[in-house]
Amino acid sequence: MPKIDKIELLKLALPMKYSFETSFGVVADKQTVLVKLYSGELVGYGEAATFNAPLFNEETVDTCMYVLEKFIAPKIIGKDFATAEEFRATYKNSIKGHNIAKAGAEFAFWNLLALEKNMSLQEMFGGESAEIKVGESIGIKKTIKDTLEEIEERLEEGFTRIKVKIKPNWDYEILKAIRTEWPKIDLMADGNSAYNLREHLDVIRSFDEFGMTMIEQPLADDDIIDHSTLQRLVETPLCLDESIKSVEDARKAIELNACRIINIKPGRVGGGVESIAIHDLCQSRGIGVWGGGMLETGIGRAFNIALASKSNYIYPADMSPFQFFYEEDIVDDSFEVTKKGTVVVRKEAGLGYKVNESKVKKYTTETRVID
Ligand code: OSB
Ligand code: MG
Repeated sequence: MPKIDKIELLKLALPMKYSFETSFGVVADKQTVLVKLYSGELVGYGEAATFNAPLFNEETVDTCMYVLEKFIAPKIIGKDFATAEEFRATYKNSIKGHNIAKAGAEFAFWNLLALEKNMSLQEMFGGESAEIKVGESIGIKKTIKDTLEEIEERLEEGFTRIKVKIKPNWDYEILKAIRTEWPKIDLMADGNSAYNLREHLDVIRSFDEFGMTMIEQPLADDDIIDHSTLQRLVETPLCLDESIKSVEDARKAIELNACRIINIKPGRVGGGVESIAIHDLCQSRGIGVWGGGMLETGIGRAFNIALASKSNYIYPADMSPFQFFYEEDIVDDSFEVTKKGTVVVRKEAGLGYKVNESKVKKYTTETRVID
């Protein structure tokens, strides 16, 4: 029954040690939004993991701050909710889109609920496995050699799957070089919507020779139909990321055979309730899923890890530890990747990680309080 007494919205600027390049641009200056929900003695944290510019979807850190403050906060402040479903029902249909902002609020509520019930996030989400398999998502590099060197390091560290970002003219050659070096590794490529059927069908078909586990989101986010055409023409399974914003999108994609795998990115779909619905639908249709990421801090990752311990998450998650991008995390006990390429799922009640308030403060550039 946590009643929402106070809401704090924090905008954080996290200096990046290494930038991250995809077909949509370079993330070199990362910001994120934290949502803190206060209820009596309890504080629940959530993260609206987006970027400074609308590169991945239409949201940014500033639209998240704005929508959370002006539209979501007034609907939840002073109210009492028994479940996350009840919590999100206050804004789900009355506020269109803005899924990443919604997820920030909903996850903070899950955290509160877990604290109140003295349960772990894993128990709250119905997760099962004690650890999850993880892979790295490797950005577009200056040279093929740089990419191969990073892959070599990751394989030595134990990562079980390698994902490389591709775009037109940074695709066949890099994939060929990786396959020549490592003919057997679990390999996949993410196009982040940079391709279209009219110009790129031949090059996408040429990827079949690499026997990849999947090609993630080659075509536009609103192109479920073209993905369906493409899936008929290529052997490699397609995986949708940007196209899936809801369980309804997932249903349509599955019915049109537009993909054989789905990446569940909790922010993109508006939070945990929708992520679980997509997981369950995919399970009933024989479609395996995996957990995507948005370069979250340890707070956002906590939710991703707990969700990824559910039984139909059968492919490794994108889960680069903070050191791959940031100087430090804002949780003290950030996760580590084991030699087996796994991350252990925390059993502690609540978030499962210790938020370091002085580090949060150090990186906060803007605060808004609603009470
Ligand atoms: O498309 O999967 C993506 C990061 C930012 C934006 C989009 C994507 C990514 C990743 C995940 O590849 C990297 C991570 O969170 O470790
Ligand atoms: Mg992706």
